[in-house]
Amino acid sequence: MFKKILIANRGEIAVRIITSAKEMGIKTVAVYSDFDRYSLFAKMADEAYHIGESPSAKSYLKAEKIIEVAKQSGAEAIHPGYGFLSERGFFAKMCEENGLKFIGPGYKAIDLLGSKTEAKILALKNNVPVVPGTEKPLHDFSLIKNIAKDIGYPILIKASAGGGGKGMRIVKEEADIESSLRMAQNEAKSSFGDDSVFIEKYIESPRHIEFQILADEYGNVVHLGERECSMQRRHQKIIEETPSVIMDEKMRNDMGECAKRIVKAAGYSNAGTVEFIVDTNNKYYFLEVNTRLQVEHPITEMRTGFDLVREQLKIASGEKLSFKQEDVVFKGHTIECRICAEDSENNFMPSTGKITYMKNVLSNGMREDTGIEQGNEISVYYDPMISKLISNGATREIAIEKMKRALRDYKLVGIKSNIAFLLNLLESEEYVSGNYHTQFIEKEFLGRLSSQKSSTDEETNAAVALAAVLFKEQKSLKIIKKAGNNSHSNNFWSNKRTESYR
Ligand code: MV4
Repeated sequence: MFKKILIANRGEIAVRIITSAKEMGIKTVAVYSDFDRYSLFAKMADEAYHIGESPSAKSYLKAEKIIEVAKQSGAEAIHPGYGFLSERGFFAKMCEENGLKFIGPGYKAIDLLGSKTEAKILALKNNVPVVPGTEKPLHDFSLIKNIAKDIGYPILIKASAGGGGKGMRIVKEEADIESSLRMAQNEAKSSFGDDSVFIEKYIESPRHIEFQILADEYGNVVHLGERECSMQRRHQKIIEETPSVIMDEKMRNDMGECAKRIVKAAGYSNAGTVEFIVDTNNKYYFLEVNTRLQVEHPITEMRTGFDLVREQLKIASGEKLSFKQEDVVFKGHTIECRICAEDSENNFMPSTGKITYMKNVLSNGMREDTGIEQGNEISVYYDPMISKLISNGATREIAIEKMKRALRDYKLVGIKSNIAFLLNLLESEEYVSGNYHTQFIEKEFLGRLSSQKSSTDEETNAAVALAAVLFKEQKSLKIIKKAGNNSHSNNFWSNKRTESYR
């Protein structure tokens, strides 16, 4: 096993990785930007190095700088987390060339699966269902028009180099295809520097279901079940859950085996996620493979008992998977809510500023993954996610009840958040019944919300309640002071550092 690793990321995922590494006796090296000098993850790591200015392009995306720090610190491996450099084949390759282990798949698998068309061809070859359409990148207009006619409208134009919805265009009828094609190609060119596109039958209101897989470097692959991620807005997932309400054992086995076949064929190792869309007849189609640990990985951890970061570290250090598919046991129901700094009542505008008060009363099996502490600032530089709340119950109903309790108890002052929005979603008839899809929020829920009364009163009530909480806490603080219990140093995290923080 590695003795020391570098975490090329920030925030909650850096905290998450450092935590597992510490449990395994592995030393951790953080890298941080100007903005993150006092962030929790930088304080938690055994060593922390400043790598540049706050904009990601000047810090967390500076591959050379990060490699240099890794070598200087004596780290043997780099964990990229999610976002930033995590799915950049060139970075995995640079690590390898510099004698550093990239904690993720090899760069060849990253590049192969990074191309949506290559991935689709691989799926087809391995008997994994894909959406009817083309597999090869297309340029020629008349050819595209003919194929579209064969598939039948509506069709969807997608960028070959795309992902996450960029460069996608729905075409409802033949009259629109020429202009839509041009727009899709332009967007693909400017976003990815590659204007090739492919077309598919447009699946209306699909669910998004993904499978967690783990693959070691000897060709052993297991899946850890699905995550239902259909509760999303503008390709940002908001609530995830496992199991999916539509899944039975046969469907889980079938989809899980498809996921395993595709990653095996790609020569994949480490943790990965195979994404599918599922139509209203519960027919599933492979979409793409995400070659990283995902934001929503905790729900899989809570339902299976595996620590995915631990497994990633074991795989990257050359260990064989220590369990087989039949050893994976699913237990209970798990839900994750992403708490974000945004104004849900004002078109989800990002809300920046200092968090003057932050508190969650967890307990009863709830988990919170966060990289934020009271007093921290939410900036424009990075993702607005403040925290991930994860509930776990014997049944879906209990998991929902626990989540609602935790959201109501969550205290956040200084910035706006989507907590009330999350509660509204959890109470919607569609969420409660499980009968929702990827277009639910945009097509059905938002219109319904805006016709309801504003929650100004609720906010006032919350502010009054909070004032009372603060008053009570101040009183108890005074009692502690009187008792003289003030001897613990603030610096309870850790010890050897390359730079002091105060
Ligand atoms: C689709 C689709 C419907 N039909 N493909 C969106 C992101 C990209 N990864 C693929 N996406 C979609 N592909 C066909 N043929 C609908 C989506 C889609 C979607 C997929 C998963 C999660 C959220 C989504 C939101 C909008 C559209």
